Amino acid sequence: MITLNDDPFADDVLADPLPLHRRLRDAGPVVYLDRYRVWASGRAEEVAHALNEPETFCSSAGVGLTDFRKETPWRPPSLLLEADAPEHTRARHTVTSVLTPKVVKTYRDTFAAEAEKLVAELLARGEFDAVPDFAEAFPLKVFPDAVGLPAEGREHLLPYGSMVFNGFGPRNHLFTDAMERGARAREWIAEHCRAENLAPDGLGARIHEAAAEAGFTPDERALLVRSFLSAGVDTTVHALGNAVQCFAEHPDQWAALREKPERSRAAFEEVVRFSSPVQTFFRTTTRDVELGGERLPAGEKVLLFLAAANRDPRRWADPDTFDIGRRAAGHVGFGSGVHACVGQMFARLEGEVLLAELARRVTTLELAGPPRPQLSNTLRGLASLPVRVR
Ligand code: OVP
Repeated sequence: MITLNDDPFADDVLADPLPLHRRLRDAGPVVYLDRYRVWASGRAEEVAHALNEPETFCSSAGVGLTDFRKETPWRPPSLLLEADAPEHTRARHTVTSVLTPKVVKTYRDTFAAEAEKLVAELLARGEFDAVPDFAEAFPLKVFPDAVGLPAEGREHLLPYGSMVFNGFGPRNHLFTDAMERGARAREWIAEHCRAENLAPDGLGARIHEAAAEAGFTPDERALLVRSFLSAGVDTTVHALGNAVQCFAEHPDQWAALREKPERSRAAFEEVVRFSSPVQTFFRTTTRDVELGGERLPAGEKVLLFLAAANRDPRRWADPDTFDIGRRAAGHVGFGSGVHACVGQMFARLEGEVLLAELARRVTTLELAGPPRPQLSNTLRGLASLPVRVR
């Protein structure tokens, strides 16, 4: 058994995770992280294997460091993310019955119109911070509109997301700071998961209808909506911010996208591979099991480095090259298997539409200052990204 003493949740590692990812992959298919007493893998094969065997690598003990069977989680578990079959299957079917390709498609024109408006505004300004002004602005408009949230109170969405994603980590300063700052967001979120506070024509209302039909109680229906508000904003915000960083730092790829804006969906996919917003998730073993040649006992946490798997040279040619022409499909940035991101078609639509609009309107995209990372126990992204566009 290979043991590493690294702290994947330390500030310096979160600010620049690639060196740890390489060490993890090179140390072996599966290693033991002493500090947290968990197993870990950064290899594409083992990460995909664990994700695709949910009976053995389960989610109902939580997908963060906290083991729900030993400790009380900070909020009631998600019926989707933190559940196993058969309960998970039922919840998942209810959500997929709402998020059909046909429904997702109905948002394309609205998203495109918002993208046009936002890009025109930013072009007129010339210089701006691509995190608040672009990466946060777009999802914070189109996603709550789609769900059916009122205009007021949307400022609670990011602090809530910060609680959720820092809450998957250890009780370090990121965890405790996020919980403190998000205290008020929690109440607002709980209120706005309820049917009476959601627009009748939005996705939230449709979830309530579908879930009622499937026999979920009103509280359970609200929990399903909570998954949208937990997972639907920060993730896309980080993806869009990382996208701008990728293109600002790789002008040849920006030129390639400008030449073919219709490649924006493939480009977004490469961003999610190269700079995965969700870096890690845990699973918990339900039995003694072999993974990557190691015997893992039952009841152990396994930290899966999705982002490291997405740059595993055993799986990808030139993994550290950002190349929008590559076939990035098959990355695990959206997970894999029964728990794979249920909103991925929504995320892709946001990315595709906004990047295409940017590529059609902007010739020069360059850094106007140093990017500053936003530290999170789970997400990779930026707090600030000063850019100049022409
Ligand atoms: C990335 C995710 C993330 C955070 C929360 C939830 C799901 C949820 O279901 O609450 S998937």
